[in-house]
Amino acid sequence: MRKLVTAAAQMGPIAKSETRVHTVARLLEMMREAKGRGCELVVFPELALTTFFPRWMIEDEAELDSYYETDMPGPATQPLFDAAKDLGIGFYLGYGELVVVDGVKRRFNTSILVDQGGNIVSTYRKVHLPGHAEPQPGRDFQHLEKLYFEPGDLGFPVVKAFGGHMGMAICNDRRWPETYRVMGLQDVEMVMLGYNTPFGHVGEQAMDSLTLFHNLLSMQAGAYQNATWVVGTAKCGNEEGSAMGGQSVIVAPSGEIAAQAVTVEDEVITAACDLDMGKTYKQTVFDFAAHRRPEHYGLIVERTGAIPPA
Ligand code: CDV
Repeated sequence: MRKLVTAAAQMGPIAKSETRVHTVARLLEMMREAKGRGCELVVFPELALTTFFPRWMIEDEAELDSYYETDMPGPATQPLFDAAKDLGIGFYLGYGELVVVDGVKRRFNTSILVDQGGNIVSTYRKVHLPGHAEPQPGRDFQHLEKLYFEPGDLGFPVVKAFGGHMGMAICNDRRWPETYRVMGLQDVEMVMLGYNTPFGHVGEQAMDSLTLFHNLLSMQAGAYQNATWVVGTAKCGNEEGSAMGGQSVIVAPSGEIAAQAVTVEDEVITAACDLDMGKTYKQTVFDFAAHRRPEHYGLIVERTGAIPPA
């Protein structure tokens, strides 16, 4: 048994006016709570340092820039790294990343994994960006991730850390089987992901009522089919008038839910995750080496959109 006591630190809304210092104080409080409950790792949400700004069309570049981090750690986030070291607890953190390459600004929706010594051991940039690159008429809230971020350019890295094989994803990535399978093929044992899932993003009321069902369905399927733990952490509640789903979960490699949040506020949930638990599946029904048939999977990498048969 390789036990990794893990927390998902769900966040309630972050107001537009909330300062980074205040938000980081909320994260620190949950990090201390997780440590008090025996955790070695805490998973924070996507874009955990600011309000979910892609809901607005922001034309002023300085205002837009204010939602991104240019340094990690920076002055406001250094306390998280210090606390990780002092307490001996690692963390996953999602944030907007702004880098300048050859004089050009590049923006990513990013997550990092920080170990118990306060060192960044892995960086991931969101691959599956949802929404639009231009404002859509008639919507109460936009979803402009395709305008404000480039697709990630780092693939889906899996690293050795916390005594296991650790991978990361961000929000919409959790709906795509490719996300988990690319990490499954690196023998991932825990996938950490944060999310901001506004109700109403599909625009169809019937589908909207299934938002929370699809949240669990995606993560439970990804966990089971790849025999991995999945830790999914929401930022949720009513944020600037936009209601977002909570339901943060820790899913076992069996696909069963080991812990689930019951509020749409700051809430820490924990589970003692045995990183060996996926082995039974990986040696039987999901023994990839024995059962996969990649010679029949070519379309998955050759084709993007579906083309009906002639
Ligand atoms: N932040 C996200 O990626 N949100 C998407 C919504 C827009 C579909 C999600 O998958 O939850």
